[in-house]
Amino acid sequence: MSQQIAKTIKADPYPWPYNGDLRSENTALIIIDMQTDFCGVGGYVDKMGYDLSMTQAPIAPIGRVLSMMRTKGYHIIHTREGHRPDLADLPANKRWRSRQIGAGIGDPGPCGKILVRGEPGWDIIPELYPIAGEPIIDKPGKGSFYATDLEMILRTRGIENLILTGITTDVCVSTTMREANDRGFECLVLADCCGATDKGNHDAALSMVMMQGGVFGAVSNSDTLLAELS
Ligand code: C5J
Repeated sequence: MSQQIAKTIKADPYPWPYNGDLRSENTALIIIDMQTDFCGVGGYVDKMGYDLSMTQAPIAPIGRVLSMMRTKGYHIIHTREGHRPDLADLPANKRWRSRQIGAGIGDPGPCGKILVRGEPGWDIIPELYPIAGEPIIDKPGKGSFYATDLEMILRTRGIENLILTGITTDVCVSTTMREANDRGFECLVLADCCGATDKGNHDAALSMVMMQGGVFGAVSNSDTLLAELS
């Protein structure tokens, strides 16, 4: 008679997932917005004047996690933030606010039109580019569930556990985690596989996951995950 052995990852504030049911069939790695616009020279974040080293820091650890989870047969899902070329899905206030900081969404930049689908700056960086069979979720907003088919893909595949990585910790990763948590998905954020434009915000976003007994899930890191999956 086969017996299910509980498998968890060391995490804060509890070993994750809560029920010990960690399998490649029910667990997905979500890689959020690792696009040139968020971590490359000439992209949106660079145009806004932020230090790119903060959003580039997770590239190498995500690469290691991606490689291991691909090998072990876990689901891998990528997201990209961006708008239609005619900007029909770009709210006027989002465009206005981006122009206030000198990086108008939809305006021309060194990497093409900023955050516009099909432009060079909008695409995922080569180091982490999806391979055949890995869904890419194109989203117009910060959350990966809003105006996308992500939830349908997760439910259809029987995915219950989400390992969240990408940029930025306090915006698109955090929004996606909150949307996922409200839908009943069990979330783990890998701290070193995320980055923000502000270190204080990165730390605060992670701290908010862990409060109240893990109000949104749990936090771990790439070394711990790799050691426990290998
Ligand atoms: C932002 C994102 N920060 N991917 N997008 O506008 O976090």
